[in-house]
Amino acid sequence: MASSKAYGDRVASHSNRAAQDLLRTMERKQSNLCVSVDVTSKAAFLAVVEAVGPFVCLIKTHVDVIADFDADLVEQLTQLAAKHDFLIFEDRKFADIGNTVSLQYAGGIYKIASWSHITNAHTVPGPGIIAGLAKVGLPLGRGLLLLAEMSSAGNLATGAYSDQTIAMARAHRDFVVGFIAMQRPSGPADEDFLILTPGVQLGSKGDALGQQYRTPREVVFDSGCDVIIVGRGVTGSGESINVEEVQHQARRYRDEGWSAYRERIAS
Ligand code: 5IU
Repeated sequence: MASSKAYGDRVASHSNRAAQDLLRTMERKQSNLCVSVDVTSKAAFLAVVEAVGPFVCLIKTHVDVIADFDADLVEQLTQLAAKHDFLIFEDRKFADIGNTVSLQYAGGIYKIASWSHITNAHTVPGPGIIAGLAKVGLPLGRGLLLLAEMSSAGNLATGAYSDQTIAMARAHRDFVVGFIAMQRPSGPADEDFLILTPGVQLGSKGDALGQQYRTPREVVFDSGCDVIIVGRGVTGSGESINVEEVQHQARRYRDEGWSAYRERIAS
């Protein structure tokens, strides 16, 4: 069962390069923390990434919220990824037909496939969305996460929808490396999906717009998820970045996530 194995020992269960790189990075840095950098200026974005870089395995972006996004931001982000040894996950949540998502993934202003190791997609359109993204991403060694579940109250990604999403992933194991989900789905003992989980914060149960939070331990130990995705718990809300506080929180979530993982593989 994937949840009882060490991250480093799971590399061999994956053929996808992004999945292998992420697992190796987690083991090397002893971190299962992904920080979600949801700030709206390039300067604040790069300041947060520089501050949290040493503590994360993965940086999650929403590049379309950055008002002064430009090619140099991508250049600097890529340099920070090399300097601090993390991967990049653009949380794009593709949701159109295969042909359209292949254009959105490769091109436009953001050219996501050229710099983001991992991205994600809704399964509402059916398996054509996976084929469209794979056409662009696989030759570049990229990986895809499917949204099997969401953290927000009242979301529709439940029951048969989640089950069919998992079935779609099983049919595309070369490109689909895992899920955004709230728990590890049950499956054969030798099946290894990466489970990345948002909705994580210490000391808050949610926000005013439907977000629901659990602790790193609930996510990693109780629910068997692999990566905790933390946004405002680390960055705070708002644009003014207190670098020392951001670093303090990144270290705290990194430590909480890692000790929950150690407890899990020891049990
Ligand atoms: N995010 C969720 N829930 C989900 C999915 C994505 O919160 O189900 I899929 C994103 C939204 C935001 C980040 O970018 O993860 C969580 O940020 P906070 O930790 O600030 O709530």
